[in-house]
Order: sequence, then C-alpha cells, then structure tokens
Amino acid sequence: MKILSIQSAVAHGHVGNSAAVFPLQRIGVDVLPVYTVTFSNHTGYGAWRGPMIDPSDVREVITGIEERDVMPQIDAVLSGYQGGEGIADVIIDAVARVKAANPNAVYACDPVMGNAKSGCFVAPAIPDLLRDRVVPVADIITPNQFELGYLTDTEPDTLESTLASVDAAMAIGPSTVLVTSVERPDRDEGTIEMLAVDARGAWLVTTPHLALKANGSGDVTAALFTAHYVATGDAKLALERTVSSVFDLLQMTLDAGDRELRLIEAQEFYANPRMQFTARQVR
Ligand code: PXL
Repeated sequence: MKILSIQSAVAHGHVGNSAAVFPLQRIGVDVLPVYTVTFSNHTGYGAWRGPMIDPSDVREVITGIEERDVMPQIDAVLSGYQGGEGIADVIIDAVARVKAANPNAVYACDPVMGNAKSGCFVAPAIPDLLRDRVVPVADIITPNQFELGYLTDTEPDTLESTLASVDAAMAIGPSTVLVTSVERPDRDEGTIEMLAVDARGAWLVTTPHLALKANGSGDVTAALFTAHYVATGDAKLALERTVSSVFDLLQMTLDAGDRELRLIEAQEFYANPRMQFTARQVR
C-alpha cells in the first residue's frame, strides 16, 4: 500500500508526518511524505523555529511525484493539521490528481481544529475551509467529537446525538467517519471512547482515559485507521487495531513521563496490536 501524506515535519518530537510516517512504515505501508512546515518542534511548546513551506512549493513536490508516474499506485491521500490557509487548495488539487490516476484511491482528512478542552487552535480561516471545501471531497474523516460538532453545526454528546452528527457529516461527502475523544455523559467514569461509522454499521470502543495529552496522538490515530481501513474495508477491525496500538503507545509515553510520544519504542504495538479492546456494534 502507498499513502501520500501531506503534513508537518518537526525535528524534535512527533506530530504531523513526524508522528504518522513511522507507524505506517512499521505496518508495511510505503509512505510518500510531503511536508507543509519544517519546524523545530510542535507548536504546543509555545515557541518554535523554522519555515512554513510555501503552498506553491508543496504543489511542486506533488507535481514532481506525478511526473515520476507513481500516482496510479497511490491508494490513499492523508492530510492533517494545516498550518496556513493556502495548503487546502494544494491538498484538494492533489486528491483530484491522485483520483484521476487511480479512481480507487481514497482521501482521508483529519479535520484538525482543536478540542473540547483547548477550543480552536488553528488559524481562524481553517475551520470553515475544512467544512466547506476540504471535508466535502474526503472519503474518510477522523474528527474528534468537538470537530465533528463544528463541521455539522451540532453539539454531539450522547451516543444518539453523536451518531446523528456523523450522519450529518456523511451527508456532506465522506462515507467513513472515525470520531475520536467521544465523551458521552453516561460513559463509565475514567473512560473515553472512539466511534467508527461506515455504510455497514457503527462500532464503539471504550478504553481507560489516560491522563495525558500528547500532541501527535491524533495524527497516529488518523494514519493507522486510514491504513487499516483501506487494507481491510472493515471499520470494526480497523478501529480495534488502531485503538489497541494507540492506547499502548500512550501508556508507554505516560509510564516514561515523556512530553513527546514514545513513537519508536512502541513499534511492536503497531506491528502486532494486542487487540485488548473489543468494539461493540451500536448501529
Ligand atoms: O498534531 C498536529 C500538529 C501538526 N503540526 C504541527 C503541530 C501540531 C500540533 O501541535 O504543532 C506543527
């Protein structure tokens, strides 16, 4: 499998492609990383150095890939956090070009905007851009519950309202939705959930809520879910594999007391997920 992944690079730590590429490679995916920024570290530190890549330069890299005639082999395009407004058009254009070369290719968009705790942490224009132009051309989206609410102008909280919001999101375009950080008011204390929905059904998986917010965990989640879903077409299995790997990655990071994901150390958890959580069908 080949995935064209258009995301950030950081030298220190693991977000964007610096979080997504290695786990994908470790499960056997041939990744074509295209970088949108080259930063020293993620923005969660409040200070960083290095350039945003000009959107026209990002487009050039993609054009070069096209000229090597590899686009027919690309199975999926993956995008995440968008550092600036100009990158959306480049992504939309890349998706169109990949799909023209391989009509079976899918586009997986992680519509990164923020989360329930911090609110919106991207540039002000990005959420509307994602909702109005990018998500409509996506096949798979991986919003957290907060982002799902923004995309659909709803306030998902219960399982029923979250499923209704997913339906509203699917009406915009995507056929597969992974909702992360689902926090139903009636969930068991100390737990958090993930919900995967496609045309075949909806599956919910519950895990302990680990007391850490490591930047990049959403990027690993979106990448693994995309690869497993594209490989199997099975939302339940893709969800269970993803949650298994990400939970063990987070547990290892928590145990180490590290501010950054223990991305490399956790490699066996991607290659051989323990499958310690079972998803239940909720629709
Ligand atoms: O995890 C998304 C992300 C991507 N790229 C950069 C970031 C972050 C989150 O902090 O700082 C540069």
